[in-house]
Amino acid sequence: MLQDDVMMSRRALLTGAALAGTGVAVAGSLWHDRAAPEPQLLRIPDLIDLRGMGQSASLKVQRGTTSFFPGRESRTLGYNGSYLGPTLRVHSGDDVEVAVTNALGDDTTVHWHGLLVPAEVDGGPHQLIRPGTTWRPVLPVRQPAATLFYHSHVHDRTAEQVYTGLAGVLLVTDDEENLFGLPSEYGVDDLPLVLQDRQFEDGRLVIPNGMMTLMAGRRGDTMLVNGTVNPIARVPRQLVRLRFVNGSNARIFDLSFRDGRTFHWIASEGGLLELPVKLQSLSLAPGERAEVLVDFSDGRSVALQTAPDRNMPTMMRMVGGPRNFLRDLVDLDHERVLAFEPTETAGHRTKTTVPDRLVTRPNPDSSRAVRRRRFALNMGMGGMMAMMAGRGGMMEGGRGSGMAMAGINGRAFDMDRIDEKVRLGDFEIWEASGEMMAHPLHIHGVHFQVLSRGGAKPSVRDQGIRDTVLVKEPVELLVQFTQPATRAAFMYHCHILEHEDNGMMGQFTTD
Ligand SMILES: [Cu+2]
Repeated sequence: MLQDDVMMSRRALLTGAALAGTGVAVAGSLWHDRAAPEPQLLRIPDLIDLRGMGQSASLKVQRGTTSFFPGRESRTLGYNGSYLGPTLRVHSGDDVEVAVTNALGDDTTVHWHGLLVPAEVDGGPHQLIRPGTTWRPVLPVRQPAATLFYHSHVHDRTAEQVYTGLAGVLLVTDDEENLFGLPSEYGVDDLPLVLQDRQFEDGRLVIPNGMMTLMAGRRGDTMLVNGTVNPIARVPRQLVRLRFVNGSNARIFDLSFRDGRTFHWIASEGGLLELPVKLQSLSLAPGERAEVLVDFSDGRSVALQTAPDRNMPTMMRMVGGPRNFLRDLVDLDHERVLAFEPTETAGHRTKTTVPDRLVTRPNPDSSRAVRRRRFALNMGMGGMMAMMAGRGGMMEGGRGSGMAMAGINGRAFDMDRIDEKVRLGDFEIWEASGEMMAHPLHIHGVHFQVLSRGGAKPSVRDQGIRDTVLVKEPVELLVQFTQPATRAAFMYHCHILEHEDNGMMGQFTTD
């Protein structure tokens, strides 16, 4: 059953509906051509709980080779390994030190995405880690339990470094979350799931390039979860907590279960919601995270799937783009993300149930905002015609050419320019809108709440404490600035990493 299912998924992925019904033999041969593996057990990153390690951990940023497909080695990057990194668990109230040694031979940085820490230890492009050196930030953890992640944020090359493997999960835990009896046995009933799409040729990871690709952001034909192709997770027959991290460069996932079962969304980027929200599908943009509870007590195998992502620049939707690009983005049916196989024996816990209520949060009070700023996330700056003609912009060698294709409020990112100055402790309303396509806006060093979207009440998915939000129609965000940025600046940027690298980023400091 599961096997057939996997084959159907591969077949749909490879050929669309055309070959449907032509039988397993065909699917099998295509599968062979692609060197696609048998379903593989989901990799669970090692867990490093910093409390058990004297409040310190070491990350070595290194090169390696990874066999995503059997017998096919890809050159990749990772933290303490060849692809991705260990899960770091920190406790609210603690001060932790992470020693990051750069063994890449290239510059890198490590940004703690979603962690509220002073700008000089945030790991943005200014906290460069030169080859052969070690960066030792001390991170004061003072925020509610949440699923965060860490990743490269090196100027101009974030997209390539993250694509090639530089990302990992960062969990904040606190006493409050333990009150709710949520599944919390790491790797058993509490699973970190880094979702990524990547492009493979003959089973080897390749980095797509070219103007159209970079405008839409790099996409891939293969889903990875924690770096595993075609993954199966064995889970106990009970309620299981899934912590989704969208670690793709550009892909928006629209997640659902193939059998249509409902699940409960319990935490946004900033931590637990007030009430669990019953959903049948959940969309997740790059940089966003979500925690959900899923009931596997019926023991039935089921696949998590994602709908096609139609988010691409308006121009490309109009002219169509290269055929294979369109096929990859638009014509595919639902694509398998991860298969779940409930087992009798894996459970160590007694029955858990979905809590009625979770945390209490103050309602967003927009009357506290002392000013409003507007941010237009721009594409096609420097002249669309110049870009189309292949001069500057996102063409190779275009970086730093002064012909940036992306920006905010008409300006491309400049390392030497502070775009905004805010007062520490203030609330402000940041109103953001996205041009040509939806852009996931991430603001460093803050939590915010969505006040409105497109002039109307925010959607169900907009609720909760956030640090990343998908923007197209104008959204109003109530932002509080609690972290100092006097010795360094905080970034705000599109989390389609190719847009970020090509100028859709700004920086702010605090007084
Ligand atoms: Cu963008």
